Amino acid sequence: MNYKKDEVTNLLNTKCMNVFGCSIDDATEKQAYKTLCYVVKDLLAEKRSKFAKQYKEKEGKQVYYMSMEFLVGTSLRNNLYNLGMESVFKSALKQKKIDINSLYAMEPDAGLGNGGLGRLASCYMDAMTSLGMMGTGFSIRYEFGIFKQKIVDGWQMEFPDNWLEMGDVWLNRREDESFIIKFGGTLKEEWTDGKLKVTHENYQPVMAVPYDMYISGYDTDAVNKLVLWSAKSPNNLDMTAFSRGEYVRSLEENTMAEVISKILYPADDHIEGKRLRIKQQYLLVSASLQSILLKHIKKYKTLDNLPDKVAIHINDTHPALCVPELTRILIDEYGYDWDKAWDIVTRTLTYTNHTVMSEALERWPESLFSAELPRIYQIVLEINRRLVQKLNEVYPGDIAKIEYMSPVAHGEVRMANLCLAACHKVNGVSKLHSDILINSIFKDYYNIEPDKFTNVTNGIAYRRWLCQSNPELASLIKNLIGDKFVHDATALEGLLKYKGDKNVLESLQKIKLVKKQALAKYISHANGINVDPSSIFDVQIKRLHEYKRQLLNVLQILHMYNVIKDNPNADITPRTFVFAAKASAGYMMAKQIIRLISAVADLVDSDAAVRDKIKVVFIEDYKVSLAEIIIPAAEISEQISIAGKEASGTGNMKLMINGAVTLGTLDGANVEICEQVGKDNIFLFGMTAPEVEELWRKGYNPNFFVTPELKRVLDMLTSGILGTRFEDISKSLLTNSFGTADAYMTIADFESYRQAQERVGKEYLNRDKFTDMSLVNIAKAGIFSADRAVKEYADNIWNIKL
Ligand code: GPQ
Repeated sequence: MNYKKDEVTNLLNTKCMNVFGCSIDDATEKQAYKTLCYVVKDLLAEKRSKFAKQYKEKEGKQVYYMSMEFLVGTSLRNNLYNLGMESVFKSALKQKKIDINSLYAMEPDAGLGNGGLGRLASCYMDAMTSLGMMGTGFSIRYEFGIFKQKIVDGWQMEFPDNWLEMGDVWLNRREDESFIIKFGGTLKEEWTDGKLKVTHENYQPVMAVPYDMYISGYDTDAVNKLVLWSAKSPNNLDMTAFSRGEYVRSLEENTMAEVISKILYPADDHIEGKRLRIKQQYLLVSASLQSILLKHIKKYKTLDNLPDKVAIHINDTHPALCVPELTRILIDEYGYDWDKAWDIVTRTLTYTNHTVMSEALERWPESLFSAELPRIYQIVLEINRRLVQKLNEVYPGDIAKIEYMSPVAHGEVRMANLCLAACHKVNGVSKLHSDILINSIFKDYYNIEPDKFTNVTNGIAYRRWLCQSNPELASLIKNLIGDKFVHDATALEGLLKYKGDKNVLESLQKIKLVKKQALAKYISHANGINVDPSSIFDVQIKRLHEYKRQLLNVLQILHMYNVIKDNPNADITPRTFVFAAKASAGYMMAKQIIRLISAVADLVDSDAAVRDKIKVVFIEDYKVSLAEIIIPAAEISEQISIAGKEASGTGNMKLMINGAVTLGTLDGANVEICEQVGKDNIFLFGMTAPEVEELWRKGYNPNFFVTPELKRVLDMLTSGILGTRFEDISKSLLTNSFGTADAYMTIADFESYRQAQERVGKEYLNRDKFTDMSLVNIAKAGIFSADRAVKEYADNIWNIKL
C-alpha cells in the first residue's frame, strides 16, 4: 500500500486519540504498541473489504481450512512486511522517538498450537493469501495457548500463557454471528409420511462466538481471515435456572460452557482422550460448518453446488467430526436425504494425515462419544453400517480386514477411518510418509480407491523464515540474483553459480557470524552463559519426543566429553549444542530428557578441560518468535528421528533456507532435502525406514549394538557423575522386557551418528567447503516453499484454479 510518512503519522495520531485520548507523542509504550496494531488492522480491514467484494462477484471456489491449531506467532512485523509498509512506519515512529523494534518486542506470540502441525497451518494461510486465493482458517480462540516453559533446576515447569492481554489487538469479535452448539441430551425419533425425523432434546447449548484475525499475504490484493471460536454460555440458560432459584448452578453451567475454549491441549503427536477435548473439536466443527453453510445458502440459495464452490479441509483427524456433522446439518436442517447428503459430503471434504504413530491416531470410546454427541454418534453408526455393507462386497467374509477399516469397532470410534471413508482426497506430508500410508496403515483403503491418495510435501512461509528473520541474508541474495526469489522461491537456485566464489562465501560467513552473535547475546541474557560465536552452532529445536531422539544427541555429547577427558588435546572442533523443546506436560520421559540435557550442560560447563571445546545450552520456552532468532544462527540442523516416524518435519526446511546443513536420517522430508542438495551437501547417517522395519521383524535387542564407547556413555547415566541418576532413561534404553527396550532404536543408530558427527567436526574446518555446502542448501530450498505446497493442494486436492 502506498502511504507517505505524514499520512502514517496522521493515522497513528487519530487512532491514538480515539482509543486512548492522547496523541501518539504522549502515549505510553503499551499504548503506542496497541495504536500501531490497530492502525495496521484498519489497513487490512480496508483491503479485505475490497478483496471480498471482488471475490463475491467472481463466484470462485474457496477453501476452508479446519485445524485445532494455528501457531501464528507474532503478526505485527509480518503484516507490515507483507503490506510493504515496514519502512514508512519505522520512520514515522522514529520521528516520534519510538523505536519500532521495541514495539515488535511487546507482541506476545499467538501460540494457538503445539508444533509442526499448527505452524504448517499458519504457513499455509500465508501462502493461500500470497497466491490471491480466498481461504479461511477455522480454529479455537484458546484463552491460554501453549504453556510458557521455564526450566527450574533442570526440570520443565509450565505456566499459563495469557496471550490475549496484548494479543487481542488483532481480533474482531462478531457476537452477532454466533451459533448454538448442542452437547449431550436425548433423541426423539418420529416417523411422518414414511420419513424419519430426529429431534435432539434436553441438550446443553453452548454459544460459539467468532473472532476474526486478518491474514496478510505478500504483494497481493488478498486479505484472508482466521476465524477463532470462543465458547460462551447462552444467556437464556442462566435466566431459566436463575429464575428457578438455582443461582449457583446457573453460574456453574456458565463456567462449564466457557471452559471449552479455555486452553489448548499441549499434547503433540499424541492423543488425550478427554471429554473436554471432544467438546472443543465439536465446537470448532459445528460452528464452522453452520457458518459456511449459512453463507453459502445466502449467496447461492441452494447447497446442491457446495462441492463446486467450497473445499473443506480437515487438518489431521482433530476436525474429523466434519464428516458426521456436515451430514447431520444437510439432513436435519436442510432436509436432504441420506444419499444426496452423503454425495455432497464426500465431494466437499479432504483430509491430510500428519503421522503414522499409533498413539496419535485418534479414537474415542463409544460410550463417551455417544453421551456427548448422541445425534452425531447415530450418524457415525449409519456411515459405518453402509461402509461395512460395501466392504463386504469387496472383501467378502474378510472380517479382520473389514474391522480394521471400520470407523466403529471394538467399542471405539476411529477418526482416521471416518476420514478415509468420507473424504475424496487424502494426503501425506512427504513422499516417504505418503508411501508409508499407502503401503502400510491405509493400504486396504488404497487398494479399493487408489486415486484418492496423493502426496503434498510440506512447505514453509519462507518470506517469514528467511526475508523477515534474516534480512541480512535476504539482502545479500538480492544483491547477487535480484529479488525474483521473494515471489518465486525456486529462483534461489540462481545462487548456485556462486559456488566456490570466495567473495560470496566470505559474505555468507560474515552474515552467519552476525546472526550467531545475536543468538549468543540472547543466550547470555536468557541463560547467563557465554557461548563462542566462532564455534559450530549445532541446533536441535523441536518438540521433545522420544522418536525425535534428542537423547541420541545428548549421548553423543557425553561421548565427546569422554574423548576430551581422555585426551585434552584431542582434535575437536569447538561446538555449541543448542536445544530448545517443550515437552507435553504429562510426558514424564520427555521431561526427564530435558533434565538430562541440563545435567549434561552443567557437567560440561563445570569442567575446565571441556568447557572451551563444547558447550550445551537449553534455551527455554521454544516458540515461533524464538525460532526466528535461533534458525538464522544455525550451522548444523539436527533432524535425527528414527526413520519412518517423522512424517515430514518443517524445521528442517527453515534451517536449510538459512544455510544450515542437515545432519539427519533418511526420514520425512529429509529424503527430499537429500534429493535436492545431493549426498555431498548433507550429513546422512542411520538406518533407512525399510532397515528399521527389517530389524523389528528380526527382533531387536539393543544390547547387541552397544559398543565400548557407548557402554561408557550409558554407564554415566546412572553412575552419579551427572548429579542425578537417570535410571528411567537407562532402563528405557536397555531393559528388554517384552521387547520394548529402546523403542526408537537410539542404540542401533548411535555408532553411525557418532561417525557422522566426527565428519561434521572435520569438514567444518575447511570453512570455504563448508560454506559451499551451506550455499547449496540455500539455493536448493526453494521447492520447500509453502507457495508450492498450496498450489499443489489447489491443483490436486481442492480442485481450485489459480
Ligand atoms: N505433527 Cl499428528 C504435529 O506437529 N502434531 C501432531 O499432532 C501430528 C503431527 C507434525 C509431524 O510430526 C511433522 O513431521 C510434520 O512436519 C508436521 O506435523 C506438519 O505436517
